[in-house]
Amino acid sequence: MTSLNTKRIREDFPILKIKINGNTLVYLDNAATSQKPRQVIETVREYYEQYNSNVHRGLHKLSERASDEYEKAHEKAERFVGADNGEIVFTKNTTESLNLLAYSLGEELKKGDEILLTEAEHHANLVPWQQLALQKKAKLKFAKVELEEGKIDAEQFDKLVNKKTKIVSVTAMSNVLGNNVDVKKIGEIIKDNSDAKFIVDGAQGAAHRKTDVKKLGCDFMAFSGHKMLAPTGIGALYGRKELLEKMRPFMYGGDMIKKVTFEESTFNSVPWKFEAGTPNIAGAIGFRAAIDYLEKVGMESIEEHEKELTRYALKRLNEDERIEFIGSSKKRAGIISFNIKGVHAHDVASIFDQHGIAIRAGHHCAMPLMSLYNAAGSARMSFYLYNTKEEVDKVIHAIAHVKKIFGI
Ligand code: C6P
Repeated sequence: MTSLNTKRIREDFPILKIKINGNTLVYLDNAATSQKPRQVIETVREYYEQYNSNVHRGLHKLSERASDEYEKAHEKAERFVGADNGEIVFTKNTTESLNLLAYSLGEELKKGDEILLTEAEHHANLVPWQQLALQKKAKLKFAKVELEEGKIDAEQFDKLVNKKTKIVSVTAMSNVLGNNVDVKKIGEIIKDNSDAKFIVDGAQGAAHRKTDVKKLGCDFMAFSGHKMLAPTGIGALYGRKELLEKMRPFMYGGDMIKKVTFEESTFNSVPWKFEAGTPNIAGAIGFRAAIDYLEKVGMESIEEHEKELTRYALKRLNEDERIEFIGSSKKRAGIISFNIKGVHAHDVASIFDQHGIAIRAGHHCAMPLMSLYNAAGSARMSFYLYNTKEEVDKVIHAIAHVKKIFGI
């Protein structure tokens, strides 16, 4: 197996000890959200027990400490993705980060401008742009997914991008297909052929492999803390500072202003200009502890571990002729979408649940992509640093049980 000491890692995740229907939990729904190590849980508890307070407001000890820890979280998230100071805005999640961009960048769009996405986008990176296109009479275009392997060929962007392209927003890793998208190459093609803003949906990518926004060459990247060991309700938007500085705020209110009179207001510097109101302080502090944890284990080791688990799972699943994959790439990261011929994905998930195995079943918030595969849904297992080969074996055992129940 890989260099990861999963036995040791699993000790840090209290939830992995619980029983579901008499079986130890096998958590394979990591693309939906990850589990939390006690280091994160304890950090959040410490905040509430020792220094719960609002940030940037009070001139008292608690507020000073909360503000300090909150700002350290900004710095930590910046360093984690290779961003400069002030380039990480805390949001609720990837969805909010992308909506912020659609709202704020959308202002400049004119009739006939083009927005370029891929066919593999999650609804969070499709619906906001769809709405914007409708509002501004802009044109939405989609780069194709090569269905057999479930891959997005970067070269096709050469033909899709032109001077009218104003926004290109692409997933770094589809939550259905699990393939790594060559966003760096896509970015190069876009920058050579247009002055479009280049956005990366890093919800899956940033959680599972080392990501450097400067090396990727993107203008913005959205990602979610909860998919990478942090609490729910905290996410981030990376943006190039000069772009963030020019953009209009998404929300108005406290903390995002410099000076307010009855007639007008001036706004705070970035990132606070985009963080109106009391932020998710506990979430941000927990996010910092989550990044600490991931860095200690090592993103490269995590990526390698997931790839190895995926290779093993694909080998075992391929032994069964009734298994059909949504995208058959063998080189993907730790996401496998599949169906058992003749069984509805929801039934697969329910029977898995009897075995204590948590997976997701359905359209995975990517309905247009699923329609290309003529699939109403699929079962999906997704790995993280604490998963093991033994858990994959339990999946194989549960599949045999599904087939027995359905007499196939
Ligand atoms: N995908 C899944 O089960 P939020 O919900 O805002 O944290 O992330 C949205 C999102 C955006 N892009 C991609 C590629 C995603 O996978 C997700 C979230 C989860 O696949 C929940 S629907």
